[in-house]
Amino acid sequence: MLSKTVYAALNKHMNTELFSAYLYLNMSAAANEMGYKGSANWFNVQYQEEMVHFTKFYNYINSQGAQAIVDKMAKPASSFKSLLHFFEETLKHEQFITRCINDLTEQAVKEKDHATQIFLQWFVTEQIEEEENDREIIGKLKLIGDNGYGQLMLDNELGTRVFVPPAVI
Ligand code: OFO
Repeated sequence: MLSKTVYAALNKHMNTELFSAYLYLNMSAAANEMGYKGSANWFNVQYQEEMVHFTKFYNYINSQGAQAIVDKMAKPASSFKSLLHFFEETLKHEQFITRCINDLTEQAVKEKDHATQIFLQWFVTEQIEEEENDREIIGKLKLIGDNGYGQLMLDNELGTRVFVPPAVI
């Protein structure tokens, strides 16, 4: 059973995960339009991962006898200046998500909601990986600078990312 406050916080965050999916879908199309085909693939994989995150919240809320409700959302950004800009915005967004997950966990601890704490642990770990991946790409892009060949090589590398569907959501 979820308290009213934990339910509201989980449902709000479920919608934020959906926003993340929409943001990365926009980024994928924008990267494609700018000729960064590999990055377009990377953001498409990211979109699919966010849909998994969204579904995890959706299923968890419903499994607790509450009702997951999809809400209207803000319009995600759709225009980016450079590859570096794409990934700086991605890191900024993921740092925001990390703060949201931390706040949610604190709320669950405060209310002695152990089931929700356990559910959120997966996301606490996932956010470390999300931020680390973005920082690594930003580091490479800063080394590459304006070198077109370097950017092309990195874009090719980003094109190799593959979505691995989880066995259970
Ligand atoms: Fe769901 O981790 Fe990114 O946003």
